[in-house]
Amino acid sequence: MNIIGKISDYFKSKHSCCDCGIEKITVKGLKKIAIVGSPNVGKSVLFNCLTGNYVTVSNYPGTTVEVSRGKTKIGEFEFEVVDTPGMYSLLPITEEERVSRNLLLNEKHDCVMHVVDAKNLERMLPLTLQLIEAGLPVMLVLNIIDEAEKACMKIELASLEKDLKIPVVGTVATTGRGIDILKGRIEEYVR
Ligand SMILES: Nc1nc2c(ncn2[C@@H]2O[C@H](COP(=O)(O)OP(=O)(O)OP(=O)(O)O)[C@@H](O)[C@H]2O)c(=O)[nH]1
Ligand SMILES: [Mg+2]
Repeated sequence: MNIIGKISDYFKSKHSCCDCGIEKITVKGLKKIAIVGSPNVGKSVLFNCLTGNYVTVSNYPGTTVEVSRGKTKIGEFEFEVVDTPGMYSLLPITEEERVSRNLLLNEKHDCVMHVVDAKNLERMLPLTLQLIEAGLPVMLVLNIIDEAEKACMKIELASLEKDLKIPVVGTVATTGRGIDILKGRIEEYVR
């Protein structure tokens, strides 16, 4: 079995318990969104777009890595949104990556938003595939579309969506472009 298969099995076996002493958080009625992706792709700006002022920042247990959690309402659903530290792969090298992976392992999310820099799509898609293969409910967010457009890059969201078989949305988190569409797709996705 390859490494992705192993991670996938590990995730499946973790649905009802965990071995790191952190209890899985399951607040009735509150759905959960995780924002993941490489450093510097706009995860935190996107997190702020979604959550506004309802935010708490704390160290992930046993580490000095900060994790922000906030709440938002989209349509009829209430969500807890977690902004994870930058990660390049599900196989962690840095403490930040380990925290992000543990967050994904130990908490069950209704939607895992993989945020990528639209200009560097090819470099970032391998993590999308890892997340999909790990059995997570992935949605791909192509952020920084404004700079991709300035560089005359044309990205076919619909064909990417067809190939990956997951929702794909384009955003400019700094101006709020695409955020309403993103919210609509999240609502559709968790319904
Ligand atoms: N042009 C442009 N800049 C953006 C966009 N989204 C975010 N940025 C900028 O990108 C930089 C990084 O944004 P962050 O939200 O801090 O990135 P991050 O993914 O949270 O980074 P880490 O926390 O280090 O993993 C900031 O300077 C943002 O202003 C966008 O859609 N367009
Ligand atoms: Mg950040």
